[in-house]
Amino acid sequence: MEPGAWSPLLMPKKGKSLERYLRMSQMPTLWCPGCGHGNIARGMLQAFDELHLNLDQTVVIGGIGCSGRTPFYSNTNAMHTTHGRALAFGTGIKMANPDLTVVATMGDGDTAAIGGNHFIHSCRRNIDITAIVFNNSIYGMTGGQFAPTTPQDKKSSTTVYGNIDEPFDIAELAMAAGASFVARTTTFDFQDTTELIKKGIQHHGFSVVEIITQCPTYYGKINKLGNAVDMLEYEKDMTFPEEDEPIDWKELSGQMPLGIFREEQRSEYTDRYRELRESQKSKTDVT
Ligand SMILES: Cc1ncc(C[n+]2csc(CCOP(=O)(O)OP(=O)(O)O)c2C)c(N)n1
Ligand code: SF4
Repeated sequence: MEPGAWSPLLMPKKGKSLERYLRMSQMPTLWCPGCGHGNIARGMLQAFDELHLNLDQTVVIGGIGCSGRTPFYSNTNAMHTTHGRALAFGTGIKMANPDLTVVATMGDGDTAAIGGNHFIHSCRRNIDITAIVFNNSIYGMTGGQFAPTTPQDKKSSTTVYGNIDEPFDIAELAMAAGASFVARTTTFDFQDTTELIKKGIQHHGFSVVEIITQCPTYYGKINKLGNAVDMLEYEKDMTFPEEDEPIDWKELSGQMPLGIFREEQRSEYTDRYRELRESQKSKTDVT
């Protein structure tokens, strides 16, 4: 099969085509058959549709990595930036025009390795950007090296005997750094991707939507997790759905909880900046 010939992006859901949201000149995608990034992109575009976003007022920004290709396929304003820098570019765009809806599509390596500083400081500032973290536990584009999210003992092309590092939990990291909206789901729980991305976009502040996804080409193959469908089952087994009871993070034994972990209203960065500017302007106005 041609790369990307199978693409969930092009599959109509409940009879509705999302072609209007796709940059058709870039089809088919370069993603491998069965790659979960297509599922996430589909969920994101579905969210744009359900929110009736004005595509001229929407910006999708990616870093470098397979996940970073998402802006290529989105029929919005789009930007392909350097590895780990989607949030740095996003911050500039949002500061210049706070009326835009800014969505950053970032790999787990992109987010928590080279872009780690941009990530934590965006959380701290609470700038109104939605960061969608495509967490496939590995560096996909460059050949399956381990990432800061690779679980202990799992293999990658640079940890062939098993990873000895402690992995980051992206959602926990985001909460510790002060993000005001934090949620996690998986490509197995596909319907939730759209719902959480919608909530992230509607939230006025920095939103992190982490989505556990499958890289059958590297992570799945080297860890003998089977094909893309088997990997969806694996995602189901390694996570547990949102519960009514508050999560006791210390009691967890390997499984990752899913759901909305934080949704709080805090003052937003571009609002604070506008207020500061206006207060200073009124002081310097010559009457
Ligand atoms: C400054 C810089 N360092 C390293 C690279 C090489 N590089 C490109 S993509 C990538 C990792 C991609 O992994 P991830 O962010 O998890 O995204 P995925 O491909 O898995 O979606 C790396 C290390 C680069 N392009 N630029
Ligand atoms: S290498 Fe992995 S992450 Fe990249 S397109 Fe292929 S399956 Fe997806």
